[in-house]
Amino acid sequence: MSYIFKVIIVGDGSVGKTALSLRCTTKVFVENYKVTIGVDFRIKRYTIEDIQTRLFIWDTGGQERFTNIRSHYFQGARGALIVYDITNEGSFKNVKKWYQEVKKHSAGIPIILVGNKSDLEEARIISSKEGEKIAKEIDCPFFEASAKTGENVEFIFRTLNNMLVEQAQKNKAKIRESKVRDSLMIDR
Ligand code: G3D
Ligand code: MG
Repeated sequence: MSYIFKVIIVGDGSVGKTALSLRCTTKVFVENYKVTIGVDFRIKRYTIEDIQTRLFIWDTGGQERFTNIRSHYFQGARGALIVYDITNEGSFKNVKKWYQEVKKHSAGIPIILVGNKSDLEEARIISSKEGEKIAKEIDCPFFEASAKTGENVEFIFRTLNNMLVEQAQKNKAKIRESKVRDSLMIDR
């Protein structure tokens, strides 16, 4: 069994989205992609028992700094990280805006909230408690991380991968159920 999941990383400019995706992956894929459609993605592979997954982790190419991210960035996304910077209050205040944006385009997908730059403890403005509180409000797991030291990065992507596999398995079971139901209706 193998899956490909499109994953998006959203949040204000400079919170460390590109740094997180680079930290988690080894391969840079299709270099000129950015030039043509304004995004770029990297691939991360996981194997859990007999299930192989590839996360296509899309980068925004910096569009969020200038304007809204174009909707094709969100299209077909199966999972999302919403990232803020623990030393930047504005980026934290925008978490809900990013959440709404993800929900608008891809309702119901697994999301993890990430407070990045945990290595900058002396410059911290947003406490872990505040992060936990907003995560509760938007009903998703929350972790602090550092793309710089690598703290929690692998764990976060692995957790998202597990959530995606679980969701896909559930959807498959639903499809199977409805097929059985359909065949019973036809038989009748
Ligand atoms: P973005 O893709 O969200 O816009 P980037 O953000 O990944 O480009 O990162 C923006 C800046 O923050 C970069 O610094 C990057 O090195 C830094 N950064 C990203 N993650 C971390 C982190 O975990 N800790 C620290 N200390 N810095 C981080 P520059 O100076 O290149 O702009
Ligand atoms: Mg970037």
